[in-house]
Amino acid sequence: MPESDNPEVRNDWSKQEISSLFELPFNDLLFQAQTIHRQHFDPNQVQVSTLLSIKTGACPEDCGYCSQSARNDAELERERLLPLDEVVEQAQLARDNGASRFCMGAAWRNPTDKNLDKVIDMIIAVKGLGLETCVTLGMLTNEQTKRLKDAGLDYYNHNLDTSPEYYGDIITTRTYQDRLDTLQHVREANINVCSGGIIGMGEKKEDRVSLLQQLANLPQHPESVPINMLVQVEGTPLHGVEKLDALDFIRTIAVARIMMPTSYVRLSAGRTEMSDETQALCFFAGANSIFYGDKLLTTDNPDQDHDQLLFDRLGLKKAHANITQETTRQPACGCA
Ligand code: SAM
Ligand code: DTB
Ligand code: SF4
Repeated sequence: MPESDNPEVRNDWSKQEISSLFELPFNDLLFQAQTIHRQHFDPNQVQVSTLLSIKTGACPEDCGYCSQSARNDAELERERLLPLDEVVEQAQLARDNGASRFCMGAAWRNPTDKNLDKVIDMIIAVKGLGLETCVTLGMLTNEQTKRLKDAGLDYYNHNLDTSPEYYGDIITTRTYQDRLDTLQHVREANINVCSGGIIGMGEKKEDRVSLLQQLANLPQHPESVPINMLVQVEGTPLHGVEKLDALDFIRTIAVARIMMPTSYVRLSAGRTEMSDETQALCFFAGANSIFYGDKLLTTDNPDQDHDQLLFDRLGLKKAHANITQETTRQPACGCA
């Protein structure tokens, strides 16, 4: 059923309603989230994506959480845009390890048209391997978004990160509206939207309410909603902020699941700091997607053997790729 015909899919959430969900007794909240989850998804299936940083560091933006900002003092080996064959090799490895989607991230404020040509070759080649494709490249113009769609891109990741109220404390080099504008271009180009945020950046409970309100009250819910727990990176302004209570993270997943019942909710960054039991509760709360592979973009992720064992212990299965658009185009190198 299209989202617009489904009365359970709402875009008019009030802050009061969302706060009431957060304030439910934990068991009531998780029961409600799991009940809704089962109405729309196989509760034992998890979508897995593998990430690759295709261009690392030296980003002109000043995001307070990010190791890749040129304004932060994080120790990081900078890399120029990776060559196509290296990207294809990593994508092949991800596919062989069971990932259904390959997400390529670049530390840009926005891509230049020349860089976009190269990313388009990567998308075509990765898609040729039978993987779904996702890229996260910063802000896009309408024209650039259309070019990505023509290349066959399945998902574009662009996070709102936090509430509009807290945004200026975290990032000053772009506005919330800039983020919303790019999301609108992506939606209008008919590319699946991947958008979520980060929890544990010293935000208030009201900021979590407000972030989820922004995401769920978009004209159409993002198909994929990554909920990241801040990975504290030394040398970034947010290093040393008070650590999050794991139960608050699980609550955020549950509320996201209830508000966006047909979206994939991704248990994203921060899993190396979480116990297996916390992750199990995230899955129970309605998370049905993870990043799989030893590395996120620049920081560590649990190793694949550990994740496979956790899946086995929980009886979880990896979902297969669901390619939304076939493309007959060939990458410039002809290596697909
Ligand atoms: N430069 C592009 C952008 O900002 O959209 C794409 C890459 S950026 C690294 C992608 C997302 O990673 C950010 O929007 C943020 O939500 C997440 N992220 C970055 N650093 C993080 C950290 N230390 N902990 C958790 N999430 C992080
Ligand atoms: C998302 O929401 N989280 C991913 C992906 N989308 C691009 C990135 C997490 C980055 C964590 C910090 C790092 O590895 O640099
Ligand atoms: Fe740059 Fe993206 Fe990191 Fe912000 S989150 S500094 S835009 S790479």
